[in-house]
Amino acid sequence: MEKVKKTVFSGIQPTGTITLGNYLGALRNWIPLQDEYDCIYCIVDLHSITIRQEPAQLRKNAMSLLALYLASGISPEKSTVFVQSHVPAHAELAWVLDTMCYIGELNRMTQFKDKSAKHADNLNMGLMNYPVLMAADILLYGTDLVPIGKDQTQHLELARNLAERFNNRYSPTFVVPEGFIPKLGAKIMSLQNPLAKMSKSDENVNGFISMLDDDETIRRKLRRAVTDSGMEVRFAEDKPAISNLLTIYSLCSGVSVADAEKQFDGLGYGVFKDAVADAVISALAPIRQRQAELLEDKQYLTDILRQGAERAESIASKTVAKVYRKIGFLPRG
Ligand code: AQP
Repeated sequence: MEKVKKTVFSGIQPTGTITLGNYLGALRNWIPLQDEYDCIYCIVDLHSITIRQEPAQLRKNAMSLLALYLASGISPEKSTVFVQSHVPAHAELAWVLDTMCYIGELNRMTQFKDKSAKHADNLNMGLMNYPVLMAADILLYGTDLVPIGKDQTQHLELARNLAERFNNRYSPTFVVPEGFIPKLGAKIMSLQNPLAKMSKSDENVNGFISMLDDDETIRRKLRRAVTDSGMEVRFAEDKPAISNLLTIYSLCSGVSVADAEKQFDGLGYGVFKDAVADAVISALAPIRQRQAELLEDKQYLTDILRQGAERAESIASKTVAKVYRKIGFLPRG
C-alpha cells in the first residue's frame, strides 16, 4: 500500500550538549519537515557508547537533548520522538546488516579514521560498526528522506548500498533513502580551526558554541574566533574562517550571505564578530530558556519518550520480523 506521507528519520547522539553546528546543520532543518512528512526523531544513545561515556552524564545528556529537540520546535504531537535503546529492533537489524557489510567498506569511512585517531586507546568494534547501526536506524522505518550534515553523507551512502544489497539478495524489502543536506550550514567549522568540523566533543571548548552557552560565553567565543588574513568580510575559499562566520551569521539572522558582505563592507572583523554574536544570541537564547522550563517537568518528558518508543517499536518490530522471515529464521510459532 502506498504511504500517504513520506517518512523522515534523523538522530543526534547524546554525547554532550549539542553545538551550533548540530543545530544549523541538522536539528533546525528538522522542524519544517514535520508538516509535510511523517517524522521520526531519535536520540541515538546506542551510537554514543562507541566513545566512553560516564553513565550518569549520559542519562543527563539524553534528557537534555530531548528537551532541546522540543525547545527547538520538534512537536511530539506531529513527530515520533524516542530514545534508540528503548527499541531493541535497532540492535537486531544492525546485526543482520553487519553480516552483509564488508570490513573494507567500514575501513574506508572517514569518520572511523578520524575517530580512531582521536580515540586510539579505545578502538572498539562499535566505532567501526557505527555506520551499520545508522543504516539499521534508517531502514527500519521505510525512511525516504534523511536530513543530515555533510559529515554523514558517506554513512548514508552505505545505508543505501546495504538496502539495495538486501533487496537484491532476498526480495524488495527496504526503501532506498535519500539524503537531505542543507545548501548552507551543512558543515559548520570550528571557531578555532576553520578547516575542522565544529564538534561537541572538541577538547578546545573555544572551538564550538554549545546550545546551552550563556550570552556572555557566546560573545567571548566569537570574539576569540580565529580570522583570516586581510580585513574584508567576504565569502571565499581563501577565507575559510570568515566564510564560516558569514554562514553562521546568515543562518541566525536571516540575512543572505551576499547582503551580509555588503552590510559589513569596510567595517572590519571586530564589528562583524559582534554582529555574529548578536545574531547567535538571538537565535539560541529563547531555545535555552524554553529548554530549562521543559527540564522542570521530567514526567512530561518521560511520557513523550514512552509514547515515542511505543510508536517506533510498532513499526520497527514489524520490519525485523519481515527481515527474519526473508533470511530464513524459523518463526517462533
Ligand atoms: N559541524 C557541523 N555542521 C553541520 N552539521 C553537523 N552535524 C554534526 N556536526 C555538524 C550534524 O549533526 C547531526 C548529529 O550529529 P551526531 O551528534 O550524531 O554526530 P556527529 O556528526 O559526530 O556530531 P559531533 O558534534 O561531531 O559529535 P561528536 O563530537 O560526539 O562526534 C548529524 O546530522 C550531523 O551531520
